[in-house]
Amino acid sequence: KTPYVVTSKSYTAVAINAASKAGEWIKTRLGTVTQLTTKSAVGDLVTEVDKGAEQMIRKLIFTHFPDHAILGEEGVEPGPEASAKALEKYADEEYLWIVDPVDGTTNFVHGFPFFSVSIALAHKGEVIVGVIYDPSRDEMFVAEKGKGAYVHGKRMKVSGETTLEQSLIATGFPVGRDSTLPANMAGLTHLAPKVRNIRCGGSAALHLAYVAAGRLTGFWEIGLNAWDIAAGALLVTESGGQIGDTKGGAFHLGIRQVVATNGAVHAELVQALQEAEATGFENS
Ligand code: 2AM
Ligand code: CA
Ligand code: CA
Ligand code: CA
Repeated sequence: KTPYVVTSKSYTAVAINAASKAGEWIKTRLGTVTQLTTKSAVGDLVTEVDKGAEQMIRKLIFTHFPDHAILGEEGVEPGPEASAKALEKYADEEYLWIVDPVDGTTNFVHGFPFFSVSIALAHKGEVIVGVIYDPSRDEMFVAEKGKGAYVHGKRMKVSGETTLEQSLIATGFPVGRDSTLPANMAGLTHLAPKVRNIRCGGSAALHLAYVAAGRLTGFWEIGLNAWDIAAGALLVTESGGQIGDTKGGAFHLGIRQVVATNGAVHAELVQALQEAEATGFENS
């Protein structure tokens, strides 16, 4: 159907180009946001920058791959089932791009320099390219299925800690997601005394990139969507790490309770989260 020959290399080039162009533009919009709108809840912000960046990325992808489908956060109706519904809608697409134009919108709005652009390409449901760009630090994290993951052109490798006690673990707060607050608090209460320390940066995608780069031992968060995790998941596995759900289940694009680690502490982190859940707070 496609009238030209494309290789995974050119998919990656387009993903990098889109993330870099959108990221540079987002950076120029820092401190300029005048209109704040909330989506599903008070903590769930969206700006004209989220929408503008998504439009830029869509245009670039469609220019090169007009018969591919694109699932972007700002292109779907917000709500708890947003990502599941979209994945169902696009289930028959051979090539699906999954885009989060600004991951960490709250940080962007406040000028806290920890946000990212996340772009993934899935082929028949499997992520084959993942790119996460941090414009504040000008860091481009790139993964290709079976070919490794890179930052600044250097191969990434997950960190070497072997116990939770030695681990730096990140999580995300469920502001605007009331239903996940008790489970998140139970996880924090249970995990905090077991780990070296906990970080909460505010961009799930960038946390996954940091696990891949060995800057974090692991990460968990409850209530995420496909656009938060698609690119990061490939970065983590191509760097030798592991990603799945909080119950120890395998990764797929529909998981919402996410655990990613260097692999060595994965079972221990999953077990600790299960223990936290057993205190009465079901992850939902
Ligand atoms: P966003 O900035 O793209 O919305 C922070 O904990 C992480 O959760 C970020 O990746 C953020 O992505 C995401 N997030 C923020 N509000 C959310 C909501 N209401 N539902 C689901 N995810 C959310
Ligand atoms: Ca959002
Ligand atoms: Ca996001
Ligand atoms: Ca977003």
